[in-house]
Amino acid sequence: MSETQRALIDRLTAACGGSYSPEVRRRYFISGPQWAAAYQGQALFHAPTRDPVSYQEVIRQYARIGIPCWATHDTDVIPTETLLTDAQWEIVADIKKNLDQHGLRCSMVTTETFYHPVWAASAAAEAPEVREYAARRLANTVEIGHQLGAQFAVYWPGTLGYLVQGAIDETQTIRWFADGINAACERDIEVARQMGRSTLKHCLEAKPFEPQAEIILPTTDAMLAFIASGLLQHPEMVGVNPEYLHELMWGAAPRAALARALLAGKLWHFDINDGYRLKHDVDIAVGLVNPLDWLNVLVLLRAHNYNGPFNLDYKPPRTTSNYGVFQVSFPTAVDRFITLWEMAGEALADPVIHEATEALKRGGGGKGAAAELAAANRELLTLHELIAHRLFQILVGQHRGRTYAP
Ligand code: GLT
Ligand code: MN
Ligand code: MN
Repeated sequence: MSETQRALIDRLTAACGGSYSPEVRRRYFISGPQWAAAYQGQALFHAPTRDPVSYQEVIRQYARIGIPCWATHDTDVIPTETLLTDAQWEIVADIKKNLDQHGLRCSMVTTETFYHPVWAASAAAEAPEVREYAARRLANTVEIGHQLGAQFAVYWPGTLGYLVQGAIDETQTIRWFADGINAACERDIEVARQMGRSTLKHCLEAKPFEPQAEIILPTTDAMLAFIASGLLQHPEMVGVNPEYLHELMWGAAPRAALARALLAGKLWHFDINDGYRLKHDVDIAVGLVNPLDWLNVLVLLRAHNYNGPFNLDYKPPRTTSNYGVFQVSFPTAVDRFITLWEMAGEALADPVIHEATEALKRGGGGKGAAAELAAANRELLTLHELIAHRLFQILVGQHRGRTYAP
C-alpha cells in the first residue's frame, strides 16, 4: 500500500517538472536546518505525525537533494544533559565526520533557549544562576560552531517576554539579555584567535508573538535598536537574521523590514519561509502563500547584492510523511526559491520595468507650486501600477510570451 502511494508521489512529482539538479541547487547559499527536517509535526494541539529523524539521515538527505549547508541548535543534536560535558565533543566529531563524508558545510549554529524548563523565565531570567548557565550555553555553542566550521551564530530569544506583566522590568531584562550576547562574543574572540579563524557573525532573530504573549524584542527593528543601544560590547560583531514570516506576522512588509536592515549594514542571515499576516508562526515553505511578495523581496536583495545564507526555516506540514519530507517538501522548497531568485534577476533586467523606473526618476518637470508639480507627474505616476502588472507577468511567465486562451 505505502509502496504504491510512494510511487504515486514520485510519479506526480516528476510530472510537475521544473526541478533543478543537485549540482545547480548547490550553487546557491541555501542552508537546511536540522530542526526543520526533523520536525515531527507536534504542537500545543497536535500529536506528532512523523517519526524522529537523526542528524545522520538529515545530512545524507540534504546532500542527496543538493542543499549545500546544514544548521542546528545545540539540543537538536546533543541532549541538554550532555552539553557542557566532554561527551558532547564525541557527538560534534561524529557530526563533522558525517558532514565531510557527504560534502556538506555547517553554516550556522544556534542555542536552544526556549524549550527546556530551565528557560521558563527566559535566558535573561532574574536568577543569576540561570543567566550564568545561559552565558555558558551561548559560549559553548560558539565553540561548537568553530569546531564545525560555521560562520554564523543565530539567537532567537524565545521566551524573552511574559504572559503576565509587572513582574519584570523590561529595561533590566534587556540588559541581562545583552550580557549573554556579550559573553558569546567574548568567547568567540578567544576561540577564533586560538583556532586562527574569523569570528562568527552573531545574528539576532525576532518574532513578534509566541511563545510568550508579550515579547520584549519583537521585531527586526527592535533588534537593530538593541544592537545600537550601547549595551553590546562588540556591536560590530552583531547583526540580524530576519525571518520572512516573523515580519509578516506583526503586519509588516517584510521587504521594507529587510530594506531597513540592509541600510543599517546588518542583514547577514535570512530565514526563508511563508505564511499569513497576524496569524501564528505557521512556517510554511517559501513561495506557497505569497509568491509575488517573495519575488519582490528577492528583487530587493539581488539589487543590493545580499550574499548571506538563505535558511530554509520552515516546517513541512503535518500531512507530509517522513518520505515526503525529503522527496517532496525540501526539493520543491529549494526549487521554488531558485525559480524566484532567477525571476528576480529577470525583473531587474526587464526593459519595461527599467524604462518605467528611469522615467519616474527623471520626473515630469514643472516648477515650484504644488499643483503644477502634481499636474506634471499626473500621467507618469500610472507607471507604478504598470510596474506591478509587469512583475505579475514575470511571476506567471507572460513576459516570455505565455498566454491563456479565452
Ligand atoms: C524556532 C524558531 C525559528 C528560529 C529557530 C532558531 S528556533 O524554530 O521558531 O524561527 O529560527 O533558534
Ligand atoms: Mn526562524
Ligand atoms: Mn517562524
